[in-house]
Amino acid sequence: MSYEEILKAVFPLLEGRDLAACMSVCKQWQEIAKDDYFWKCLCAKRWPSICKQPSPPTLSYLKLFKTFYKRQKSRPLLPPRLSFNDLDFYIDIWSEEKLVYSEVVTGLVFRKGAWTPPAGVSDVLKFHLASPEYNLTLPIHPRFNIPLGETVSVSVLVARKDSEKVACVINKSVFEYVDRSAYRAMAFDYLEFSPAHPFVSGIRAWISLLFMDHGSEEVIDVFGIELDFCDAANSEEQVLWLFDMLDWK
Ligand SMILES: *[C@@H]1O[C@H](CO)[C@@H](O)[C@H](O)[C@H]1NC(C)=O
Ligand SMILES: CC(=O)N[C@H]1CO[C@H](CO)[C@@H](O)[C@@H]1O
Repeated sequence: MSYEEILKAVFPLLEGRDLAACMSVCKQWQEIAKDDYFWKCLCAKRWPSICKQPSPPTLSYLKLFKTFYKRQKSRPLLPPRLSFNDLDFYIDIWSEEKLVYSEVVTGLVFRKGAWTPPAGVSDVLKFHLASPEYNLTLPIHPRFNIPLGETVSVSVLVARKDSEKVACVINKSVFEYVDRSAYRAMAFDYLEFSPAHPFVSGIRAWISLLFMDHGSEEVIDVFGIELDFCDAANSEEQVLWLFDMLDWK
């Protein structure tokens, strides 16, 4: 048997991954291994029905094999079309029906998150704030106190300066979860997405009041706000894409 005949006898016995490796050995091996007949056999092992057609559904069986063999890598996001520079947040907080906080905050300030929390913050909260998860955080000046037991609610509207539109992030949600050991009170709302993204739903925006002890068990001393989207968006780019997909009006 000639050298070439040996290769032609052995190649059909190989698994796709090995045959692919053979293709990178040298020109001659590549020429032989490229034979689409080998790749048709490999594809037919996984999708026998492709043999029902005279030609492959793609350019070649080799291409078909490669397309589905490659492990899906997590694809990098395209650069967001929006920047924090374009955003303003309108944040209002009520205790019972009394307004206790009402500010317009630019995206750049909210994004930064690199402020140092004031003295007296619990270690657990410090640890949380330093976690690698992406966070939008905001210091509150002046700090305000809330008696526990009062109904505290929050609204967040986001406006974009590039198109002069607004979207609702949180529509008067109540801080129902007060976690005294984590020094956070949390409220959420479901995000409303643009009709251009009909299959996206069920993503919650969470807003937390970050607080510290106030000498009394009954009162919390709020010094910061945090906004996050749990696992839905965990980097600045992802958060910006999420905002971009909102139902802007
Ligand atoms: C906000 O909530 C009010 C009252 O629940 C509701 O009528 C209104 O449609 C909501 N707005 C948005 C933008 O979801
Ligand atoms: C308060 C604060 O900014 N906490 C953290 C937010 O996340 C970044 C990293 O993504 C941290 O560096 C911050 O310390």
